[in-house]
Amino acid sequence: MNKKTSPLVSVIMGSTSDLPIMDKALEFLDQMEIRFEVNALSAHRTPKEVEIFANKAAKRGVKVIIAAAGMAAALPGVIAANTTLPVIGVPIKSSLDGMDAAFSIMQMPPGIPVATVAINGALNAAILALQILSLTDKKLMRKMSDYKQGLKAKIVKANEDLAKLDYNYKVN
Ligand code: RP5
Repeated sequence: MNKKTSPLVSVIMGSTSDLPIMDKALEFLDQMEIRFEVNALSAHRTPKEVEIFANKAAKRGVKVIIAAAGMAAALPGVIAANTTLPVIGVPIKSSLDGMDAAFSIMQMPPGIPVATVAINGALNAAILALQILSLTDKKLMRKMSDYKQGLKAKIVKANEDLAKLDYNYKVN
């Protein structure tokens, strides 16, 4: 693969049934103009392919892997076991309120961390990936900083709106 077109972030999901959740991560990466790839792989249904993917990812120029899975979510951990790249895990709520996936992803043995975001926390996974990439890219660092400023603006506006609420005992 041509290095110029190689993805910086690889987004992997256990099934296309995870896509409605993972779409938020893809949207964010797109909006931030981060080259990414998106594929489905399953630790249980395609174990050999997961190993091959994880072994080759760094050589292909990938810097961060986002791996999403539901139920007995082994995918992020198995990927992390086969690469030195940072792996961000997204537990998908598909059974047991997503607790099964959350525990499967976060309870990794010492030596094989998976940075686990909240259940269905796809957007935060993409933001964390951008933060990791921005450590060595000033342009991305600026984008991250602009994004944070945008979050602040939202709360400033919220306080303007709350200030307009009228209650007898509200004193601000
Ligand atoms: C996991 O099992 C997937 O990540 C998905 O969240 C869940 C259900 O998969 P499907 O049966 O919808 O393909 O491996």
